[in-house]
Amino acid sequence: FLASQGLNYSVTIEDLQIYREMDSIAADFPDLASRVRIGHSFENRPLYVLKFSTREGERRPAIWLNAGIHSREWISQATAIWTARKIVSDYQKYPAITSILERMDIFLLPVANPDGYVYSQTKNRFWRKTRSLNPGSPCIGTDANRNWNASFAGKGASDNPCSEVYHGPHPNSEVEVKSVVDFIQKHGNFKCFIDLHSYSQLLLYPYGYTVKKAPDADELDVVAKRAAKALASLSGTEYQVGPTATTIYPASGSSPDWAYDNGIKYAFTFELRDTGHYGFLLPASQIIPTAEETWLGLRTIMEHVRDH
Ligand code: ING
Ligand code: ZN
Repeated sequence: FLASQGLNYSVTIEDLQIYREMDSIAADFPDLASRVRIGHSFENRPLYVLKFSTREGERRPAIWLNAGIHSREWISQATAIWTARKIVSDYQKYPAITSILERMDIFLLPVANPDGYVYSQTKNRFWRKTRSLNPGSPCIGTDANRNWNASFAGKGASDNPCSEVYHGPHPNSEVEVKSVVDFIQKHGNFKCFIDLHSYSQLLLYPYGYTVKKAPDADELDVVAKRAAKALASLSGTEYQVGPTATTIYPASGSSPDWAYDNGIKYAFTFELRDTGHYGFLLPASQIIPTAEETWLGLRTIMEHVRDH
């Protein structure tokens, strides 16, 4: 199939160093972490999730941590893989993560758009979308954060395949999105969905597809403000908090709106550092400081989910 389209991409994982780190985390902590293949990308790269669980065979309430849906937002994938290492090293050393993992499982997808990620590393640093073909158009890719079945093709998405916010031909048309949707639905016990993007330093909650207030907006706002405060406590990085549509812009077909409308109440998006000085080209020296402060925000949300 790939050869027939003139594509010659590697179906191995050699081009994704993050996959090797996932492997090594699972190998170092076999009783806590495992690498699960939830599907594959358009170019047939595997989609790998790290599952953190202290109890096998029980479908505990679960948290979904998503990163790299937009390939150029490199701090997202980097923060995710740092977070994976953090979870395994802190478990049984610190009460916060230990108590979270006594009650819940965590699933972490650090590279939700592997084709785009490899493309951003090799061809075009600013590639955002997937790499799927659009029949009848010379333009490539769909915005994987407009492709979910939540007011699909509504406000803040485009029906032009050449647009950066092209929603795709139909909901879940992107195999990367469909793989996550199927996994979450089959599991059936997710309580929390957090998506990591960059940049702008925002902590957003539903909705993006409408300016109407979500039924749980008040609670989500309290949690998000608490998380932003915890994040800022490390080195003063300030985040704005609010519903997506009015805090950044209207956007339909996004993952947190889909999660929220499908019973996953605690649905958030982090727009990580910075506020535009470096933008997507955040210097490597800021990776660990960003990941460390973000961890405080993530932990605050996960603790709230644990207790509710
Ligand atoms: N921003 C997000 C985007 O997909 C967003 C903003 C968040 C939209 C949550 C919808 C829901 O456009 C970036 N930087 O990608
Ligand atoms: Zn993004």
